[in-house]
Amino acid sequence: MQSKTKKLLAALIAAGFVPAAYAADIKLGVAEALSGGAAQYGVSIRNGFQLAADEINAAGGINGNKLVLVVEDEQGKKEEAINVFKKLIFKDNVLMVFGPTLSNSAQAADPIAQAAKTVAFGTSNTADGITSIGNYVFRNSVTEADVLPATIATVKAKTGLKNVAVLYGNDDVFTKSGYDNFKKALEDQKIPVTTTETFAKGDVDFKAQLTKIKGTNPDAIVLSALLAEGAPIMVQARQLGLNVPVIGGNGMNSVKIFDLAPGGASNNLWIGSPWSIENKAPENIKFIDAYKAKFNGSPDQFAAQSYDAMYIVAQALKNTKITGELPKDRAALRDALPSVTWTGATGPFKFRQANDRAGKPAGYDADQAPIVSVTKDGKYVI
Ligand code: 1QQ
Repeated sequence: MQSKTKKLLAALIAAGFVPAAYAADIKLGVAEALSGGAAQYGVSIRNGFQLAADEINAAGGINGNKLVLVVEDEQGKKEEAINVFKKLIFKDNVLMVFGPTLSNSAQAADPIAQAAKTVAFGTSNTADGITSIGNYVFRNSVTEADVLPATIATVKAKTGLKNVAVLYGNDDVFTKSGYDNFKKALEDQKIPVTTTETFAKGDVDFKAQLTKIKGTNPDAIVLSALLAEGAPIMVQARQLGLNVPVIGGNGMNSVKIFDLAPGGASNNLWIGSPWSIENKAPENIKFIDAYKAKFNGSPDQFAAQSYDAMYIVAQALKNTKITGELPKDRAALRDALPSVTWTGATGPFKFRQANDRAGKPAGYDADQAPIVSVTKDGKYVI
C-alpha cells in the first residue's frame, strides 16, 4: 500500500469509519490473569504467546500480514474476564480471543465470544464442560478428565499405594471438576478414599484438614487445587510430617511450586501433562532455548501450551482468506481451526470435537496424551 493510502486508512480507522480489520495487521486478543494469584500461570501464558507471535512475524507473518497481540489483564476474576472479553471483541475488534486463564473465568466469559461468533481459545482451561459452551470454543490444554486417570494409575504402579485421602477446593470450576474426575478415576481403579476434605479460595490455614487426613494414615494425598492454596497446603502437610506423595492436577503443574513450597516441601508431587522440560524433541528444545533467551528464565507447561496455540492459530490463518469483513473473517478462522494439526513444544497435536449437554457437537478439546512426572529437588522428572 502507498503511504498516502496507508495514512488515509489509518485516519479512517482512528475516526471509526473503517473497522481495524481492514488494516494489514491481524489483531488477536489475549485475555489472561496478569495480576492476582492466577498470575502465577497467566504471565507464563502471555510470554508463550509473545514468543510465538514474534517468531511468526520475524518469519514474514501470515501471508505477509503481521500478528498484533492486544493483551488485557483479566485478573483471574470471572467478572473481569467478562469485561475484557467484551472490550476485545466489541471495541478492539480482534479477530479472536485467547484465554482466559482459569476455567472459572472461561465458564463465565466464553459464552460472550460464542454469542459474538468469535473464537475463544483457552490454553490452560482443563475443567469439564468448557468446550460444551459452543462451536467457537477451542482449547489445547488437556482436560482433567484425560489427565487424572493416567496420573493415578502411574502413581499406583510406581508406589504401590493402597488408599488415598482427597483434598479439594469446593468453590472453583477447575478444582471442583478436578475433584469429580479424581473421584471417578479412584472408583474406576478401585482405590479406597480414607477421607475427603475441602477448602475455599483465599484460605491460608489448612492444618485442620491436614491433621484429619494424617489421622487416616493415607498412602497419598489427592489434591485438586490452584497454586495459591496448593503451595501452602504442601508446606503445611510436610510441617505436620505428612510426607506421602501428593497427586495434583493442572493447577499444581508449575515450576512456581519450587519457590512457593521451598526446602523440599514440594518434593513427591505427581502431575500429568503433555509437556515436559525433559522432552528432547527438536521442537521443544527450540522452544525452551528461545524462551530462556527472551525471558531469562525456564518455561513451564503454561508457556509451552500458549506458544503452541499461537502456531496452531497461525496454521489456520494461513488457510484463511482475510477479507477485512470481521464477521466473515471470524467465521472463516473458526472453520479453519478444527482440522489443524501441529507438532510443537507439547508434541503432536490435533483437536477432538466435544459435545454440548444435549450430546450435540460443540467446541474442540485437545487430543493429546499426558506424561506423568514427579518433583524431586526443584525439578519435574519423568
Ligand atoms: C483451569 C486450570 C488452571 C490450573 C489454569 C491455570 O487448569 O482453571 O482450568
